[in-house]
Amino acid sequence: TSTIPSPPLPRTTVFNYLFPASSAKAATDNYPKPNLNKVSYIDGITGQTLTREQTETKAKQLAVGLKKRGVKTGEVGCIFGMNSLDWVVACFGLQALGVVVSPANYAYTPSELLHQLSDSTSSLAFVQPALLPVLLEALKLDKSYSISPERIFLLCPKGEKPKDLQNKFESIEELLEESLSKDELNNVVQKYTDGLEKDTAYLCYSSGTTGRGKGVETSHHNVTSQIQAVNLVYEPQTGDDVILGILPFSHIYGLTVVLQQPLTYNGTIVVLPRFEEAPVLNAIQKYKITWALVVPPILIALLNSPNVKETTLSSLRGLQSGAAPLSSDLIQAFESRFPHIRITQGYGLTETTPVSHVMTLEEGQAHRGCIGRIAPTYQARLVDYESGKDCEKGERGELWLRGPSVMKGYWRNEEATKGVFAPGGWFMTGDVAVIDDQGYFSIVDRVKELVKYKGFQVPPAELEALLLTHPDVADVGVIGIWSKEQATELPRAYIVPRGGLSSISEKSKNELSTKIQKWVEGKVSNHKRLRGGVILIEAIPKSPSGKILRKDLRVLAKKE
Ligand code: AYL
Repeated sequence: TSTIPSPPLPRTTVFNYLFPASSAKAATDNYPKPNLNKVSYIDGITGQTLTREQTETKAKQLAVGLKKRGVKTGEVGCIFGMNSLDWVVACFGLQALGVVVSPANYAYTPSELLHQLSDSTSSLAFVQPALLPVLLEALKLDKSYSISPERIFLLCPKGEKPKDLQNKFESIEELLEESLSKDELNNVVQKYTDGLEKDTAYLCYSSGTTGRGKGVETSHHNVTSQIQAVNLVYEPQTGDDVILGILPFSHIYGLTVVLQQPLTYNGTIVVLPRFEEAPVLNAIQKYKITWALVVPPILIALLNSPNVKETTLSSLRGLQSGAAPLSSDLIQAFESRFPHIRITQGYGLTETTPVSHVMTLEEGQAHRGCIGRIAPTYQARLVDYESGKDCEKGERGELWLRGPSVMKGYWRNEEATKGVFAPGGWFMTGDVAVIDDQGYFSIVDRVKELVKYKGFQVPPAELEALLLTHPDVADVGVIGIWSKEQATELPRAYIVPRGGLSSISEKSKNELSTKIQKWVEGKVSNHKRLRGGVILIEAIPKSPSGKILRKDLRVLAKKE
């Protein structure tokens, strides 16, 4: 159990927590009074801003506009686009009305998007104009599921609607009802009633320990408890901090920690669509960004870039890395090149909303490579994977977590939910960890299928199912291989060619590998490409029950 006592946990919705009615007191003691005039969001490219008050007002205006178009509390709305101020308004507008937010990765292909749209039962969507073709293509793929054009809204100002779409789709700006009184705006907000905090706020998609992406049912209470808890440990917590908003808002890390949490300490978030060196470096200098939430490959990019001088990052005081392993070597290299910047690490999962382990900048110095200690409100166990017994000190075990920020379950998927919860309500993470004498955890292995490319999930089962449809593939197993240079895993497929390995010459083997690698590129989103290569083998190692023995594949990979 965390050594830090649990903070007060509010019973309210995320919207009412982040935007407490001006007449109401701030939600809790450890929540500074909201500063309505503070700029909360800056578009890092155009320089446009939203104050806290403007964000709240626009969200309510949007909620009224949605309501007028027949959208009701309890429906599910998808947001499909790169980070932008419109994304922010769409997210809070949906939440104000009590619509469940299901954010989709902007890199999705049509079939990947369709899976999330139809599985989540999304009945409306906000989409970045450039991605509209992907959405429309997705809707063509399944006749039994659809969203009518009147419920597809473009994430752009009215004046920026592409000409050919002028009359076909409304922009988010057209939905904003601007001539309403304060009362009319306040009345649209879903009122808190007893127990509402247990309702689902988000459906982010995660493959969990096995299979394809599943909707993670994150409740309002999961989110508010997470923010309350992590605010006790996380830095920064001051209104002077300017945050780099580069991580995708469609991922729980971006959604909770980057988009929402800084509102509770009156921080400013510089919103950027994706990691591209020039705009990121420009934004850091122009807006004097003090704090960045990153994934390890961003550290590598900053460290290796010839365009990053010591002075380029002079405003930055700290970096918090999470979502993927970060080695102490990399931390050390970064901190010796940029001695004024401190790095700390956090750990978590979509299923735990997300951060269950975290540390301060000072602790980060003394415990490089660790993921930190248990965050307030969470409880953890390390359990021997085979015997199911609690581990002795120093032994490796599967990390199990419990607490008010652990998800309700997987959306409409009782079987998958049962598969990840042990008796007593313990969520089994599928990660293997050790704990040291002072309570610091390190992640040392993974017992679930998951591969992570630059912090993004790559579900092996999804790639395997796809590869089995290729005419030259008889059998397949996908694993991640570690790239030190890029500080990430790379997805790799081991493939048994149809007709057997011995029937193919060395030259044709290379050709076939390249052919399959290219074929996959055209069918999956960028982060799922087989960057770790395609290796042809004689047979996929399997257990007697037919399960792929990924451990054995990993041993094979180490030998190469
Ligand atoms: P999901 N070190 C090693 N592996 C990690 C770490 C870490 N610090 N953080 C997450 N993972 C892996 O749902 C681990 O395998 O992430 C875990 O089961 O996309 C999986 O990623 C979860 O994948 C933070 C820290 C946000 C983490 C996060 C959220 C990650 C959500 C902020 O400070």
